[in-house]
Amino acid sequence: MVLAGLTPPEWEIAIVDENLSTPNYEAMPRPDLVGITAFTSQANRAYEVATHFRRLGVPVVMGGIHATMCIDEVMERVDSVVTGEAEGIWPQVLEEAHQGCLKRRYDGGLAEISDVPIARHDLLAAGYACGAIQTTRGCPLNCSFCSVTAFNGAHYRQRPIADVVREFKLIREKHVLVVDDNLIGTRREHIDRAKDLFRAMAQANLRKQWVAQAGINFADDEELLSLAAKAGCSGVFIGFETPSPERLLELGSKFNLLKGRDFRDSVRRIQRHNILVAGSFIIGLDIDEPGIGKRIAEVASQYGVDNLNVLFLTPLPGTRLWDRMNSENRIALDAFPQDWKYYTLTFPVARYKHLSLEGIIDEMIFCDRHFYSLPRILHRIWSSFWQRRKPMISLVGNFSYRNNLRLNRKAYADFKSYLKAEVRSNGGSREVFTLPEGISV
Ligand code: B12
Ligand code: SF4
Repeated sequence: MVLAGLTPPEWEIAIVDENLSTPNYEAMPRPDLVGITAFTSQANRAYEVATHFRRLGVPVVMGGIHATMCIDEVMERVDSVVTGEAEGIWPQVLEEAHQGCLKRRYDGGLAEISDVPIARHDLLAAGYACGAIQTTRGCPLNCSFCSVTAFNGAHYRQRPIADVVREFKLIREKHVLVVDDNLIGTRREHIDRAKDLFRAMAQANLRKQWVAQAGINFADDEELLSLAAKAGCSGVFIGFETPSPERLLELGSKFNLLKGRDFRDSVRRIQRHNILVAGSFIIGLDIDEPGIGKRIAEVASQYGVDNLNVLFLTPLPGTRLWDRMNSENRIALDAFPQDWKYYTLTFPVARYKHLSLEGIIDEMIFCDRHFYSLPRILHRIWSSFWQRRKPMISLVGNFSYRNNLRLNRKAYADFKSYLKAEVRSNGGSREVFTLPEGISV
């Protein structure tokens, strides 16, 4: 939608989103140019689509996070790669494609934030549960496992408020995901701008309910919380990462935001404004030992979060974690590109310091089962009702997570079969889940 917003009017644009449905490409009119975006976990499908169009002689350009982090792999499979943010370079790519002299590689670097166009929401098909909008880019915290600082930079850039409000009005869906990695930022001036944005949104009477990602410092400013609620904020995702924040040094500077805080009190302060809190944790850090699943479930319940989302520590390409694990020979699933399909953060793809493959999956299953047990769900819904918050949303959210648990178990079984088949086809040589000797972390 953003690229479409940057595209001159002489181009006719169609957006295909395979998250919604897969079209019959054979039946589509032949395009003049195909642009593809993909997360790392979607790279294999992106290559299939690219192959289809290249066979028809249509030039294929790929950009986005995976293309930026794995340039060589992507270059082998498409005609042209655009790395970085596209605002500064896309018009040139289009012009050169039009003239038939597309280069193999372009780099957009980091965009001027005022150059971010109004995204073309009108080009999306109907049928989405929620719309999406971006109001800031970049993150100064540079956590070792996250690609955001590597991709969007450490400089926190905020879009002009008038543009954000104008774009919000163009979103059809009543519910909106604000895709910013950290909606409020970390510094005083970031928070002041967030307040101005919320004031403008409330004044525009958007009649939208939105959820966003933010740091736990969201809880530290009553005025900010009150303005966010007035602007339509109904929920916030917060990365707590570990039940032992005092030992969080391995993750990076986010440690400073988390250490020495009363999390229960912070969560409660956010909830008092009728904003749901979804807490995210990671399993598989070097400090994690057997029993970590239970600890996370207990700590998350103690904090009082409405939903819990636990992910396996995953070395994503381009991150500091990737560099470290790679140098220590700890990336277990490394038959690329096919193994990328497991880089969804929902499979253990690395060699973890104190946890075997079976062990870490069992920790995850235990954690989910514990947090989403019926008595705990009922307790959360009751508290939500008692505190006059959103018991119905809490009910739907908790039960849909609980339903996913069955699907997850099936996915883990398939994953283990994949690994066994792989090990067999490699003559039993793929050492998947034993930490190499002599690693000190
Ligand atoms: C919103 C979001 C989601 C939403 C996506 C909703 C949707 N369908 O769009 C949800 C919550 C579903 C989601 C899920 C996941 N996400 Co996510 N998500 C994001 C987030 C926060 C913002 C993405 C975004 O919309 N950015 C706004 C747009 C404008 O930016 P952009 O996509 O980068 O596009 C710009 C450039 O990249 C470039 N560009 C992009 N594509 C193309 C294509 C062409 C042809 C060209 C020329 C240029 C170009 O131009 C654009 C303008 O500058 C990013 C973090 C981030 N800051 O990117 C993580 C991020 C993309 N997610 C990430 C991950 C890992 C996931 C999951 C796999 C993990 C998980 N379990 O949550 C899942 C799985 C998704 C799947 N289906 O496989 C990682 C991806 C890392 C990687 N190497 O792939 C990121 C980077 C976060 C991180 N911690 O590192 N995610
Ligand atoms: S705070 Fe969030 S967005 Fe920023 S680097 Fe850490 S995980 Fe990534």
